[in-house]
Amino acid sequence: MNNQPLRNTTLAWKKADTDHHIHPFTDHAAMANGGGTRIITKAEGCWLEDSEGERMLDGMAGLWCVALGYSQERLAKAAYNQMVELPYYNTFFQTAQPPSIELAEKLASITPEGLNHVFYGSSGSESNDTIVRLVRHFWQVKGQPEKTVIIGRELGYHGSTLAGVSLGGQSGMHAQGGLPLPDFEHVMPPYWYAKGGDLTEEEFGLAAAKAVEDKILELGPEKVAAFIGEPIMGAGGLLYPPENYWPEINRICEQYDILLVADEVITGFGRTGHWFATERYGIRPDLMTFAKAITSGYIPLSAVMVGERVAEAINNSGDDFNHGYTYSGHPVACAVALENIAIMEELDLVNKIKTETGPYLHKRLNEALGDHPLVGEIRGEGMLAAIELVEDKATRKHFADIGKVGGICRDHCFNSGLIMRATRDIMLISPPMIIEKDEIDILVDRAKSAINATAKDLGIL
Ligand code: PXG
Repeated sequence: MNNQPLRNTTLAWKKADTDHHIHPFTDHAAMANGGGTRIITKAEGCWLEDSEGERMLDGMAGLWCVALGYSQERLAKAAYNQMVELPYYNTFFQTAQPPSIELAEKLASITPEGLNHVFYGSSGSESNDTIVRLVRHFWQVKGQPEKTVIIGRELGYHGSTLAGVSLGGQSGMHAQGGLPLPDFEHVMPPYWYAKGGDLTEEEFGLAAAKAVEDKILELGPEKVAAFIGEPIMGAGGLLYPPENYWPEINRICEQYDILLVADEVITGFGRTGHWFATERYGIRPDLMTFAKAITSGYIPLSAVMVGERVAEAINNSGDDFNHGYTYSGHPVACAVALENIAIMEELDLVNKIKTETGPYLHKRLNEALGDHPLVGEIRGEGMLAAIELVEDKATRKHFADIGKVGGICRDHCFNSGLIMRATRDIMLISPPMIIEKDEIDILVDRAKSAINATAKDLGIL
């Protein structure tokens, strides 16, 4: 007997999936009526294969995570070797194992200066829960326990746990289950394209930063513990801040003594053509979260990088920090992360994205779609791109039935063998970071035909 599942047919899997499996962020009735799940069975490089043998180019790297693509045997071997050597031991109660220690040292060396301490988790959501616990504990240790409020942004995404949803500004998530929790506040995002009105990007950058300052003053700086933001807002639609936004946020957080948290779960580990987007924007965070590409998604791992000020207070508080997960610093996940980073360094991948494949992706997208009547804006850098579909290019007017056109376009992509994700009417591109130019050509060609087909459906072309 081989160890294949017994009922390995598409129909049987679909039925079992419909009968037993609750999926994240899925309308199950719509899925069942639409023929059920698409079942991915194999993958290689940047390509996925489904249970019917259809191949698709993965323009989203899974969920923004499969940085090195799907066929890195070295990651599998690193996991295997560690499982044989020491499959599990924890990092509680004065113990550790070599992979968690070596990875901590490595992360301290590649993250921006001043972030030299690591607290591990297994997902971005978990690490953002850790952020909330750490930030509040820090202010207690400092003798200011009333500093509890954390300010995030509308459209921000920081995960799906109670704390993650509360930190984030996704109204659809807030609406289910009475969230956010108390002491989480949200301000407008630096999304010039939709919210900038007649302001220049620069004027709007200052206005969006001022919204943070105004909120701090409204609440009282003595109540505000931290501000959290994704350097570039990912799941909210790849929203790029004007260049003057983050420098202003640095100033504001320093002026009012508020911790600055950068959530690099999507942007970390080279996706922007920089190891971390905080470097790109000159952000000076006290804390940084990452996950996803740290292991190329092969195994769950996340981390919070902790700056000196916070680490010193926590480590010298005279008490335990009463927080941790069974799998904090899991040796197998840490071994995979070490190998993942080693491969990135050997390939000089971050630099390649910055100087070669990133510029090529954006040049090709702009050539193919820059003048398209449905395309309001193409934005991005490195291995991240967004195509904003609009009703009127000149006035930046969105479609009234928000999300419908994005959904149509996503389905055309799917049918033409390209995975692109739609947030509202924004098409998102975040392919495996190892993608080569010939595959970028295929990606752009397929994106263009899907957008053309969408325009035809709307009677525009
Ligand atoms: N922070 C950010 C910035 C994220 O993008 C999380 C935290 C939470 O990570 P975990 O590992 O708990 O999922 C994320 C996750 C999408 C999509 O469709 C985005 C995420 C997750 C799932 C789907 O854009 N981001």
